[in-house]
Amino acid sequence: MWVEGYSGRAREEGDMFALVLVLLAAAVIVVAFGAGVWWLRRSRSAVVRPDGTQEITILVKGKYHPQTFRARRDIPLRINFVRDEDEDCSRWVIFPDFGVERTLPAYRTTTVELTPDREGDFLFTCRMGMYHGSFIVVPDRWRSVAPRCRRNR
Ligand SMILES: [Cu+2]
Repeated sequence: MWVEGYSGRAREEGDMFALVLVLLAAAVIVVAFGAGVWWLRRSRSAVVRPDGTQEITILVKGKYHPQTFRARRDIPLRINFVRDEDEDCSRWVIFPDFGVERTLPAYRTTTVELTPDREGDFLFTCRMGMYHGSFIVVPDRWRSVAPRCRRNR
C-alpha cells in the first residue's frame, strides 16, 4: 500500500515527467517528418531563379534522379542533365509532349530548355523508353495572385 504524502507526490511528478518526455519525443518526430517532407519537395521542384527561369538538375545514372519533379507553368524551365555514365540507353532524352529531343554526351552536363505552357503530368524518356521520368506542371501561384505586378515590372 502507498502511503499518501511525499512518495505519492514524487510518483505524480515522475508521471508528469514521463508524459512531458513522450510529448517532446512526439513533437520531435512530427518536426523531423515535416522537415523531411519539405526537403523532399524542395529537392524535387524546379527552383525559380532571379533571372525569371526555373531550374532543376537531374543526375542520369542507371535512371533519372530525381525521377519526378515539379515545375511551374509559363516559366522557362532549364533542366540540367548530368549524365554520369556512357550507357547507350541514356544517350538521348525525349520530351514527347514538347517535341524536344536532345543528345546527352557522356560525363557532361546538358541543359534542355523548354517552357511548360500547360498544366499536367509530362513524361520524358530515353529513346528506347527504358529510362523514364516525369514532371508535374503546377500553376505559378504568385503570378495567378498578382498577374499584373509580375508582367509590368
Ligand atoms: Cu534507353
